[in-house]
Amino acid sequence: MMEVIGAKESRAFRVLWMLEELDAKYCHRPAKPHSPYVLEHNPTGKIPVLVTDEEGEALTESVAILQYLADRNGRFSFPISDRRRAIQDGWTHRILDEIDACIWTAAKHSFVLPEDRRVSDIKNTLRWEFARSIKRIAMDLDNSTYVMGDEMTVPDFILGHCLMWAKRARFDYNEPSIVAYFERLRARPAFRRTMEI
Ligand SMILES: N[C@@H](CCC(=O)N[C@@H](CS)C(=O)NCC(=O)O)C(=O)O
Repeated sequence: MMEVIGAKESRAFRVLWMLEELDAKYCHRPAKPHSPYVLEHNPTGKIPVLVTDEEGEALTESVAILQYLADRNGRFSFPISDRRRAIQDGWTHRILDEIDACIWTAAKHSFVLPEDRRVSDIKNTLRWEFARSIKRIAMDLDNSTYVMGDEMTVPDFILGHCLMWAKRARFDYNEPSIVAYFERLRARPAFRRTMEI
């Protein structure tokens, strides 16, 4: 059986959510970054990690894991031969560059980096950058159900998780199309089940 390593309050949420959407059988080990169990499977100490039911090393990097699960199940992704896959991948990278990176950098300068390496003032710039990116994404999303239109795909898992993370980190947004988009994702039964893990 597959095993997801990492607490649901981390980027492991994305992986747990997709597994819930896929109705997959898995077990969950909410181990902390750099704990002996995580280091056993990922020498960088980072979470999430997915131990698959196949031979070979465990999978790391939340986006690589999401795309692997999507491709393997033929869901939540356009196939690689389809031009729309490049557009989908464009969204994935855009969300990582413009949204995930802002919130993660703020987290690093709040509690991850050694204290003498933290630059507190950077958070004001990151909040400004986040707000600017969210405005552009809101315009591009407009009234679409998901970033790729009617089909929910990998980048929706990343953006949905980041919007939840942003609220916790007090990165505010109130663009109506983004608020409605997040409410749609949050209302999904698999999202709710993941919240209850
Ligand atoms: N790009 C990686 C980032 C993984 C990551 O940094 N995870 C955090 C928890 S959400 C962590 O393990 N941090 C510990 C560290 O940075 O050493 C991914 O998407 O999986």
